[in-house]
Amino acid sequence: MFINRKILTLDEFTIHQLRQFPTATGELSSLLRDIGLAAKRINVEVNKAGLVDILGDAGAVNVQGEDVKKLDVYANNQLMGVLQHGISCAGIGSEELDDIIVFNDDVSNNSKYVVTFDPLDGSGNIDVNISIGTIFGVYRRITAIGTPCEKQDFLQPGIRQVAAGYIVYGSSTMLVYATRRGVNGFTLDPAIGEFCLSHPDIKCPPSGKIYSVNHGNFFQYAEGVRKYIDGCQKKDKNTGGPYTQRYIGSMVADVHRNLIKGGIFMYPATTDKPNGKLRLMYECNPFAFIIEMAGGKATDGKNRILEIQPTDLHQRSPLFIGSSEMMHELENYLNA
Ligand code: AHM
Repeated sequence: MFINRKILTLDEFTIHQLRQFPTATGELSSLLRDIGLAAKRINVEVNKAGLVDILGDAGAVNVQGEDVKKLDVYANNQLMGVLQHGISCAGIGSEELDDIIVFNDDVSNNSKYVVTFDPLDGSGNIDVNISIGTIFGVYRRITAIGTPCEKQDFLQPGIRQVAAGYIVYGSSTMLVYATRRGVNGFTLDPAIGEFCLSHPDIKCPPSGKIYSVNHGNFFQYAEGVRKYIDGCQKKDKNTGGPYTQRYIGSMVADVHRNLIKGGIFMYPATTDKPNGKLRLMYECNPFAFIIEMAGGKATDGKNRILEIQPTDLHQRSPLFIGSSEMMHELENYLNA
């Protein structure tokens, strides 16, 4: 069998990166490996989602006589489990949980990172076979190593993330993660069960043809946003408009596409949801970090997302994110 040894697996890649830093401890590589393992397990269940009615619905009992968990609960438990058993994570904050979980055992208390995640974003799309995803952010804790982590370790501005990433469970399953050294994408090779480096050094094109927004909320958006959306639909020799509208309603898939192809994704404030819908800690910050490391921009319409000081684990924020030139154009409308 031909094996292409030029393709690095996720583990090989992180170890290569590690070797370039003689003082690195390997904790981040280990943490990414843990998340990769959880992602593979979640992927198996997501791929079986269509069989749920045959094998047993959530809340029912499956053929083995075990309770069938809802997929987002399953995903949450997988991530929590690998991070608790690993050597790199002192505690987690999850969109699924009201409060942080402090692991509080000897190994975890001696770990330097805490992790925030949305275990299964866009889970409303599972039933209709549309891509969904997992989103995560990694922060270096600010409390002393050797002690249990605390809420203040989590309530840090997104700029303090040391890494952030997502997994998109789509036509293929991909893990993309960013550190300050860049953004890299790995596609799951189902034959060997490994994430393989398929998209090295991802850069978000400075401009693109795609705008992504929920048009159903149009009349609830602020005037500047409405005017920008109008502008996206017009012929404009400066911007290359009209743009193409693409919105799946699954942020991971929408932002992933725009990251690769160039584009802008918006979830603005509405009259019903004055702070927007998306969560700062679990959705906005990780994506803002990834997009910025790839050369794009992310704001709440006024402030850089990564500089917002969070006050609540579950706080929401409007989000505008994407290609730098398109973001600049949007800002001209919002500031007019
Ligand atoms: P969820 O946390 O219930 O999964 O909702 C998050 C999702 C995002 O993935 C997506 O961008 C957004 O909700 C879509 O919302 P809407 O249907 O209001 O446009």
